[in-house]
Amino acid sequence: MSKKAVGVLAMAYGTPSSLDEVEEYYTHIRRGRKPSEDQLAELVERYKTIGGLSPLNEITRKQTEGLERILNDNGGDMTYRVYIGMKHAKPFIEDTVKQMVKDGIQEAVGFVYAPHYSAMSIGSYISAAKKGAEQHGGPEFSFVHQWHMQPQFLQAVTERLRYAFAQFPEEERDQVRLLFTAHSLPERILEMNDPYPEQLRETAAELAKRIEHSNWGVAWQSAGRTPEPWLGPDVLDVLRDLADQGTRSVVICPVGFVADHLEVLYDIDVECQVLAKEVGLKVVRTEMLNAAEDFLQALATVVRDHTKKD
Ligand code: FEC
Repeated sequence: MSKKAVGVLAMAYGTPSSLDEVEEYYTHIRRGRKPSEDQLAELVERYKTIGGLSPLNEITRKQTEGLERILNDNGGDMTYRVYIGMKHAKPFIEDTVKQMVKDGIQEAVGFVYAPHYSAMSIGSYISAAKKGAEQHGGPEFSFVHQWHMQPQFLQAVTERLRYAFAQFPEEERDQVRLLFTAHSLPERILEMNDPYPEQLRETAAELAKRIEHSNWGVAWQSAGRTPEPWLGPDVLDVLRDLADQGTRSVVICPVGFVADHLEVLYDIDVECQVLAKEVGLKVVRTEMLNAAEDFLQALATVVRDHTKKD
């Protein structure tokens, strides 16, 4: 009997492949509105500060190759073919769906490389995939909406947390403030009863429990440069307040993200660290999961659990 072929659409944010592409990328993020010259120059500067470009596309590629390998090593009567579809860069989600149809994929699982669901984040990836499927006549999708409480994922982050805490002398660890962060979103998601803030808190509470650390909180990072209010408190304000209140040591766990990219390498490693130095805080960030085997095993479980068995 031939094996059943299952498509997997692995959706990621995407990043420009060269500095020349930053304007097009930024315009896409802003849904077709070009950024001003100043906004563009400021973003280019951020990429230059982290070494010229973001490693995100390369990490997405490695994650996706690793995931396909793991799924097929232990695929049973299924063969998995994993495709990358990006939200803001090539290959765009809709174009990847077209390719899946061309390759004869009839059934597919779609998931996003981000653990928490918001209609404004995961919801928009799913809408793009559905639009692609409508335009190109298939495949039949089953979407993963969130995987923020997946046990192997939680275990992988727990290990990174233990490693981060090990950077502080044992007798000081109880005093270390642990901050879990995720990308901020416009506050209006609260009126939509969006589960995003609650899911972040759920992940955070479970991780804090696993490492038996009660001195923790949640903060938001990377809020957009728009006039409307965004979810707070912002991590920079939290760091300032902590320093004012006499805290000396902080671990930041950007658990809303899974890779080293601009929002981690700049917003945490540059912006937060510059502020930390100014206000006299020692800030240690947990390592990102990237293409680590333990994390990819977690994602493989997420995908397998979503694959139709019949
Ligand atoms: O490394 C890289 O080059 C890409 C890093 C990157 C990731 C990322 C993840 C998320 N975003 C989310 C929401 C928004 C909303 C806006 C917005 C704007 C930007 C800009 C850049 C950018 N985002 Fe992003 N985001 C990344 C990069 N993001 C660059 C534009 C300049 C700026 O504001 O900094 C506001 C759009 C608007 O102006 O209307 C909203 C969410 C995530 C986490 C989930 C996910 O990964 O999809 C939510 C990585």
